[in-house]
Amino acid sequence: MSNRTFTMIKPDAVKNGHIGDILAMINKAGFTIKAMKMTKLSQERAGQFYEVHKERPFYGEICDFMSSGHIIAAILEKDNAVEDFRTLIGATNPAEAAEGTIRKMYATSLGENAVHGSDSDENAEIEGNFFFSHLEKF
Ligand code: 3AN
Repeated sequence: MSNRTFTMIKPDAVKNGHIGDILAMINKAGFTIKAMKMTKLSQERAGQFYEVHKERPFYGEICDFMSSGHIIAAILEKDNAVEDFRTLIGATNPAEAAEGTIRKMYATSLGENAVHGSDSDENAEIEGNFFFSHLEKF
């Protein structure tokens, strides 16, 4: 078990002014930030990041959305990071997200759901490396 996960604060939450509140929830839940940047994905880079979803009907929508504004990308550390972070963010669909989760509080829809969280240790590593060089990870 690795103790790192990767997250993005998505364009909806950045536009709505929730960066500070979401980072506070992440810190309060016991995660420490090992890398972080604000950036903007091109349509092409968003397509690469979500390549695993290429065959799914929402692929075009998610690439448009994820390249529509600035995002915060970050690598987080904690024991059992991947699973605990998925618990903290809540279900993909905010209508099904538990009370007190980040998506329950800040997501607006299934597509525009405020935050990303890696779904496995392997993907956390791949996704972190997509955004950060060796020198940017601590
Ligand atoms: P999660 O982000 O909770 O791991 P995934 O991996 O099933 O969810 O989906 C990746 C992302 O694709 C979601 N965060 C969401 O933004 C988007 N997405 C998933 N399902 C849909 C859908 N039915 N319609 C639009 N966007 C979707």
